[in-house]
Amino acid sequence: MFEKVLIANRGEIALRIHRACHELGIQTVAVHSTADAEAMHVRLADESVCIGPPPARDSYLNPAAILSAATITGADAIHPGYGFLSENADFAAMVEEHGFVFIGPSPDHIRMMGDKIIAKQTAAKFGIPVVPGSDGPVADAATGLTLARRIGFPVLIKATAGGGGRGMKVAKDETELAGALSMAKSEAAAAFGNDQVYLEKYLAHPRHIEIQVFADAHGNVVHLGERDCSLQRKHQKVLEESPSPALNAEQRTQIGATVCRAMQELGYRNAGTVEFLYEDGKFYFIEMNTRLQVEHPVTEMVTGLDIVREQIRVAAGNTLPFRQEHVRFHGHAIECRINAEDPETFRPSPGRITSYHAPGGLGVRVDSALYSGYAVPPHYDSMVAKLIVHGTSRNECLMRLRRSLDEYVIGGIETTLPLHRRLIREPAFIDGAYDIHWLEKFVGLAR
Ligand code: MV4
Repeated sequence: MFEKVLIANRGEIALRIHRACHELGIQTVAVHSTADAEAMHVRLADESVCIGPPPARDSYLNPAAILSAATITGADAIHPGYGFLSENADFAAMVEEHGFVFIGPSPDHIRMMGDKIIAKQTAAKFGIPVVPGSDGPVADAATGLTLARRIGFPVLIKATAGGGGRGMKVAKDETELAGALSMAKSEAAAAFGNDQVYLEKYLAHPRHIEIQVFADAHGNVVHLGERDCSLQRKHQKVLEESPSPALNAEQRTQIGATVCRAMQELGYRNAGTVEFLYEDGKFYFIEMNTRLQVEHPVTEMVTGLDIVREQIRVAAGNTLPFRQEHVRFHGHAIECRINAEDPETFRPSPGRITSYHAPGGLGVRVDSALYSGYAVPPHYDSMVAKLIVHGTSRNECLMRLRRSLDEYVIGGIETTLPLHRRLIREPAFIDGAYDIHWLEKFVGLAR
């Protein structure tokens, strides 16, 4: 097992990784920008290294600074968390070239899934259902039009280098296709330095359901069920739950087995998430995330497994200590992402925390690096806490979540706690009757 792990991240996820390391008897190294000198992840780590000024590109996104920190502290491995360098294949390769273990998938798998066309072609090749569309890049407006007529309007143009919703354009009929194509191309060129685009049938009212997979380096693959992440605003997830209110056990077993078979043939290792759109009872692959995800605790609460611990064990060469038949799904879990934002306008609200009281009790988990007196810096993502609640049923989970949200005090800054308190009392949410567009209508109406 590793003796020392460098955590190349900040905030709650750095803390989450630190906790898994300490339970395994592993020492931790925190890295931080000058803006994060007082951060909880720095305070709890065994050692810390300042790696640069506040802008992420000069600190948390600087591979040379992070590799130097790993070298001078004598770390064995680097955990990238999520965001920042976590899906940068070149960084993963550099980590390995410098003699450290990258706690995650191989650089080749990260690179493959970073190219959305190759990801989709690979998924299809290994039997995962995909959205009908172009088999590869769309060469020009004429071939785009022929294809769109064949699959039927509306269609969606997506950037090969995109993902997470950036650089997409809908064409609802023939008259809009050429314009959507050229707009998507120029936006992709500007945003990603790559103007390649592909075309898909546009699904109007899907849910966003993702499957958590986990593999060791010895060919053992399991799935840990799904998360329903349909409640989002501007491609930022707001609340996630498992199981999905839309799925039954048979559907879960079936899509899980399909994904596991594909991951095994692909030789994938470590944690991964296969993202689907789900509409009218059918799954359509859209992307794969080759990292630990923000919402992983929802899966941990229903399976009882520690995903970060297993990531570390598997990266050290250990065999997965359980098989698919040992994975059991218990009850229901919901995660609320709490952001330092105005709950009406969503304007960021950094600043000093003047009072802090986190909820507790049975089935309640808070992943946060906040403390009373801490100043939330303005330079990074506004998510400051995740409240994750478990219950034996969805209804029990909701009861606990309601009282936990009412108990949570974060003073001195604006947070999205009031939004969550309203959301979970809404009949459509209570019924689980929502799709990817529902929340935007809900918050739009409320203003
Ligand atoms: C789609 C789609 C409808 N049809 N693809 C947005 C993020 C990126 N990962 C894929 N996205 C979408 N792809 C087809 N063929 C609708 C979306 C989409 C979406 C997907 C998941 C979660 C939230 C979303 C919000 C708007 C659009």
